[in-house]
Amino acid sequence: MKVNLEALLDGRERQVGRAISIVEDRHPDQRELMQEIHPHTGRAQVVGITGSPGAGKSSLVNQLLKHWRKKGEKVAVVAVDPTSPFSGGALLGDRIRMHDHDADSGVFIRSMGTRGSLGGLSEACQDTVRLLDAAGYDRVVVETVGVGQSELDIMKTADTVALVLYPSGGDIIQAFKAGIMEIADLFIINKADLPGVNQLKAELEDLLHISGAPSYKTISETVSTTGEGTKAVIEALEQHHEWLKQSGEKQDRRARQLETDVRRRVLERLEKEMEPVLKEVMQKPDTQDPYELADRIYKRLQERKGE
Ligand SMILES: Nc1nc2c(ncn2[C@@H]2O[C@H](COP(=O)(O)OP(=O)(O)OP(=O)(O)O)[C@@H](O)[C@H]2O)c(=O)[nH]1
Ligand SMILES: [Mg+2]
Repeated sequence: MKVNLEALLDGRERQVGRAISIVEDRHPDQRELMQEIHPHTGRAQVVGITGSPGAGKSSLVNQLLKHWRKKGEKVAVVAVDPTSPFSGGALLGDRIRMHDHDADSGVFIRSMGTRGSLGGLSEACQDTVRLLDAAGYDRVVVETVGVGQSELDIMKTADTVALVLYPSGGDIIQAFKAGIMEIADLFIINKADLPGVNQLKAELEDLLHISGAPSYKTISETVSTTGEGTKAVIEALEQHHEWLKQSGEKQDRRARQLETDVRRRVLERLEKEMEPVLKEVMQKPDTQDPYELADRIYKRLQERKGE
């Protein structure tokens, strides 16, 4: 295998980068690699950060990085953009203003676009997060832009989800419709230096109330250009992680992720098996009855198994 496992588990950046490329390319070594690192996962806090374009996600991540690095924690950031065809490091200068951390070996930053989407962007992202967890990063931040379905899938693989909003109107309803409100744990009103903060907060509280959200959800206000309010977010993240661990919810969430992952893999294989049989039966069907045709396909698949 191209990856030196020991160096990977030791968090050496070159090996971490290589391992991520294996996952993105769906290289034949992927399976063995993921099996080998599996016993070393489960320690990191995986923080998903999402919100509409320009909400200030990257600025916030930058502030969080500063805090965590001061405490000596190792942090990895995966910036996922489902609209970008690029992966790797090229876009980072644009997407995340984090040049301050360039020379810092306790920080690993990677961008991920649709190049990693051969097997689905959220799958590539999930395996990447597992690699970073195994490589010893204490916090793994996944930043996604927008509030569409692929972002939602990506966020579901995080332990703690933060939704970044800002006073401009509109995006809160969009988030509500997209289902991100339901899975978000932390609501961060960024750009709190701009007018309209109280109104947004009131709207948010109303919506949380309507959806019958449990009380552990928190709302914070930040100005990510200056760093104001970051401490409260750090604390909220910390508290949420503690709650996750103590309530057993962290294990439950990971178990649900595992089931989703396994289900997808089994379905992929079943679909592959079904494909030729379906083609055969559908070539010149002597009936238009879908029930009958589905029955025939199912029977043939079972006969094949019996052979
Ligand atoms: N006034 C004000 N501007 C902010 C604040 N936080 C970020 N900005 C500005 O908002 C713009 C977008 O910030 P980013 O951090 O790039 O936002 P983003 O959500 O990561 O953007 P995308 O990744 O492109 O979706 C930048 O010009 C920031 O300087 C804030 O708290 N107040
Ligand atoms: Mg950004």
